[in-house]
Amino acid sequence: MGYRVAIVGATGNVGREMMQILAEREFPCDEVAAVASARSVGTEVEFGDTGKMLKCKNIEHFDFTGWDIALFSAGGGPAKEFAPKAAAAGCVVIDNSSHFRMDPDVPLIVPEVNPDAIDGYAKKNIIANPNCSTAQLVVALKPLHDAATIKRVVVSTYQSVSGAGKAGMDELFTQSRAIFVGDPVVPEKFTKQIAFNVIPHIDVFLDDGSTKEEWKMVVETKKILDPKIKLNATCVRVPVFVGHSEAINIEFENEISAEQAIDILREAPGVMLIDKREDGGYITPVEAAGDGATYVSRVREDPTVENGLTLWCVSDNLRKGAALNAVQIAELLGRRHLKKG
Ligand code: 11C
Repeated sequence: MGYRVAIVGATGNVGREMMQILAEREFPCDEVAAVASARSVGTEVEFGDTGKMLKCKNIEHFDFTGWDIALFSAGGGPAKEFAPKAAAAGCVVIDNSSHFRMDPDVPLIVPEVNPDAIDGYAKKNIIANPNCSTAQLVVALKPLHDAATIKRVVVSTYQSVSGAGKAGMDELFTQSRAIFVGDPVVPEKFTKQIAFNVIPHIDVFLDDGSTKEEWKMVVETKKILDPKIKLNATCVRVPVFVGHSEAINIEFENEISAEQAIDILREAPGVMLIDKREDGGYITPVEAAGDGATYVSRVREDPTVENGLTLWCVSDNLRKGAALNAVQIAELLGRRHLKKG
């Protein structure tokens, strides 16, 4: 006997990826429902590459009673409105929006990093999935933190346009074509031209001059990994379709060499180390897209601080950064709390 699973936000980039990953990983589903906003009702989405087509149901009328798990990727507004209703009906919600992440009664989980936090899920029947740039960061940091205790992190991100949804991907494509054929470039989704450019701005500005994306990386890393870690982030949108990259500088409490870090990362759960220290001996986003790993390359000592390391980290933001992490949470929930069969 398997689970009854609802995908809320089934027509979006992450919702489609959730169905793909549930099918790929043969998550034990007895029934899957595609749920979306009223304007997508009747739209057909494929469950992975199985050929099985699902007709989207209207979130406003969907009854979550009898459904075991709902994977939400519909944004903060729908999460706020519908996740508590689903949870009250007895369905465990795994939400990909930022809405519940900092709620002390909602576990924020990256299974390779803080699996035990899931034991508190029943307080609200809601589990939060982190921001994509946080997920890959903490997967890379966790084994190093265990080995030498991280004091401070300075991270610069290079985030793909798929983080801004299908509209972000369409804008990169349309602007690139417009530039080739000599048409005017009109920014709509992004604040400035994204084709052949980079934009140091993701999400809204906060009073201290940082952006909300940068703030999320700080507070989510503290909640998932360790509240004592100090972190400073600069988040940048780049003209890449899928795959977020991060240049990460880490200062440790204790001594750790690049060689030790490489040995640790080679064995770390969820991490794929590609670090040949030669031309092309590192990973780039186009190579990481479609894959579940958090790739680490360019591990080296930082001689400007005591116990410092710098590294390069790349992951598919729609997979480990969103859909895959959500499905891994569902698997963890199944193993620990919602056993079937
Ligand atoms: C981006 N990281 O690349 C964002 C998308 O809090 O889940 C995900 C935002 C979030 O634009």
